Amino acid sequence: MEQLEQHPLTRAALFAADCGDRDLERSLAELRALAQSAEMEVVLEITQRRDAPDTGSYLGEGRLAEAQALCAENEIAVCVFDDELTGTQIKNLEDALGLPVVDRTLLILDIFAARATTNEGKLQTELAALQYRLPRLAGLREGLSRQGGGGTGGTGARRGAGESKLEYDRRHLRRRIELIRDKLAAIEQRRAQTRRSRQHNAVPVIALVGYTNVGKSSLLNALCGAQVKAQDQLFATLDPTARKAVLPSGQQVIFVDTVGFVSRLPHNLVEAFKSTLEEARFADIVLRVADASDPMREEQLRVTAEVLSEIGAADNETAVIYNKCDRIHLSVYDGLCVSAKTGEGLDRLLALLDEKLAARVAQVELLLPYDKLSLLGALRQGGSVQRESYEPDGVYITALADRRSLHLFAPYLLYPGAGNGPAE
Ligand SMILES: Nc1nc2c(ncn2[C@@H]2O[C@H](COP(=O)(O)OP(=O)(O)O)[C@@H](O)[C@H]2O)c(=O)[nH]1
Ligand SMILES: [Mg+2]
Repeated sequence: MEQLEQHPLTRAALFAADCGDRDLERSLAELRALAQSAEMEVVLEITQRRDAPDTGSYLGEGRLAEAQALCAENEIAVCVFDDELTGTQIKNLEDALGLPVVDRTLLILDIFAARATTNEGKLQTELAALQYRLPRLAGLREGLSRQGGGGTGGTGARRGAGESKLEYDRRHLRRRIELIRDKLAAIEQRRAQTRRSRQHNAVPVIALVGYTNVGKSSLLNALCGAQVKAQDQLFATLDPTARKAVLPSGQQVIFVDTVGFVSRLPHNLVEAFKSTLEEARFADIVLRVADASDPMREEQLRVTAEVLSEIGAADNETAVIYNKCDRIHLSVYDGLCVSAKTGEGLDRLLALLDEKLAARVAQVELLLPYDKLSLLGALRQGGSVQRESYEPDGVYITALADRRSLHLFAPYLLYPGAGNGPAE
C-alpha cells in the first residue's frame, strides 16, 4: 500500500551549534530521525563549536558563508536547525543561506500536523503552531505562507483603521488562539461526561510507542514487511502508519507506528504530542520500545509509561521491547530483546503477542435462538465467528468470544463450562 504514494524526499542539511549544553551526537541522531519522519533525506550535517548560539544568525558569519557554499554544492532544499530559533535568526539565516529554514520546534510541529488524526489532535497541533508563530510574526513574514495551515491569509481588507499589517496579523492570531482554546475546553468537557469504555478491536491493534530513534518504524517494517500486499483493499483506508501482519497462530493483527517521544520537547508542544498518542489508548496491546544500546533507556521507558498513563492508556496490555540488541548484550528481567536489523527475537515477540491475545478470547460453541440473533453483533465485536449454521432450532455457532462478554452468551452455550478458563 505504500507503493501508492512515493514522495521524493527533500534534501536537507542539519545544523547544530555545539555549546556543550547537550550530548551533540545524541541530539543530532534524534534530529536526523525527526527529519526522516518528515520525509527529508539528510545529506549534510554542519556543526560549530561556540560558547553560545549567535543571537543574530545562530552560526557565526564565517561558518555561515561556508555553509551556504556547502548547501549549494549538495543541492540542499531545506536547512534544519537543532534548536528553537527566534524570528530574527530565521530571517537572517534564510537571507544568508538563500534556503528555507526550519528549526527544531517547527520540524516537530510539521510531524505532528501530518500525523494528527483526531479533531482534538488537529486543534492541539494548530494551537501549538500559532503559539510558535505569534512571537515570530515579524521575522516570519514570508515564512507564514510557506508553512500553511491556519495561516492568517490577511489581505488587509479587514484591517482596522491605522492598524499595520503586523498588528492585524497578531490580532488575528490571538483571536484564533482564543477560539481553539474554547473548542478544546468543550471537547475536554464532553469527554469527561462520556468516557468511552475501551473495547476490543475486531482485528487486534498493537501500537509501537517510544522515543524517536529507538527503531519503531524499523520494527514495524521488520514485523510486517514481507506480509503487506499492495492490493490489500481491506486495510487500504487505514492510517499509512498502520500495517497488517499475521501471527504464528494465524491471528491477524494491525501494527500501528506512533509519533516518537522527543527529548527537550518544547513546552507548548506537550499537549499536541499527547493527542498524537490517542491511538495508543485504543490499542489492544502497547509495545513500549527502547534502544537497548542507549544508557538512557530505563529513564525513557519510565517517561513513556508516565505519559501513557496520563493519556489514559495505563490499563492497556503492554510489553517492553529492547530493540537494537545486535549492538549490545542485555540481560533484562522484564521485556524482550530484539533486533529489527538482524531479525533476532522477532519470532519471540510474535509468539508473545499470540499469548497475550489468546488470553482475551475463549473458544465457544453456541446455539442462538432466532430471537437472539442481535447477539451475533456483540460476538463479532470482540472476537470472531468461525462457523455458523442456520438450523430449524436456531443458529449453531463456533466462535472465539471476548471473555469480557462471555456472560452475554452463557445461556446459549452448548457445552457450559467450556471457555471458562482463567479470565484475562
Ligand atoms: N543496529 C541497529 N540499528 C537499528 C535497529 N533498528 C533501527 N535501527 C536504526 O536506528 C535508527 C532509527 O530507526 P527508526 O526505525 O527510524 O526509529 P524510530 O524513530 O523509532 O521510528 C535508524 O538509523 C535505523 O537504521 C536495530 O535493531 N539495530
Ligand atoms: Mg519512526
